[in-house]
Amino acid sequence: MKSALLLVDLQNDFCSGGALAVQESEKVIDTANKAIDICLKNNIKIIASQDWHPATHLSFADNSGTQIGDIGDLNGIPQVWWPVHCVQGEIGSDFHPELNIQAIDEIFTKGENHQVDSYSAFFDNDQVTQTRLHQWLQQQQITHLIVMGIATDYCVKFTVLDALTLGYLVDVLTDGCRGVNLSAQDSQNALLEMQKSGAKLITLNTLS
Ligand code: VGL
Ligand code: ZN
Repeated sequence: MKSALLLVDLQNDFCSGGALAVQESEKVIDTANKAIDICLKNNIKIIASQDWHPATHLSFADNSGTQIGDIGDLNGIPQVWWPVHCVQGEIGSDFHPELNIQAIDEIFTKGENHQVDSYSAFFDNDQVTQTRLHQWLQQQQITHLIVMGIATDYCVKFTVLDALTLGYLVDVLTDGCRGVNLSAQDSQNALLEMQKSGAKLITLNTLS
């Protein structure tokens, strides 16, 4: 069985000092680098998703005349309104400087269509448009994913649920995940939902 380590959105805007920072992002980057080292030793490919929005993206509260953190509707799909984040070509969209970026074999951008948000690294939130990820994994004959990153309750969750739907075997590296937690339990609930849907929850010490 061929595996890949999928690093979800390890970008400046989701880390300390960024527009949409999660708690303990330093731990996430540290865990990512440790997981990368283990995967390099085991010949496991390392891939990353990158939230990559045009400045006009309608998930940004400023562009939709809404309040950050409120929930609304974007073209018929429930939408949390976000601060401006991960704008293409800006520092906020860069991978964290302490991440071992050199080790990344392939990057999959998402969220480029300003009309629809894209949490999953596979599909836009309308479940219509696909990124290159599924096709690339099929070409590589990779059937098992180790997933970690930010945010547990958005991009990690929807990436994992789509991966399971597409038939991948999925391990979630929980100590490499942190969430936004608009409500305090969101990340915990997201992990439980991933587990119920068939993901295995693992920690770094079991990865070797
Ligand atoms: C994300 C909110 C908006 C994420 C991306 O990476 O989880 N969350 N855009
Ligand atoms: Zn985004």
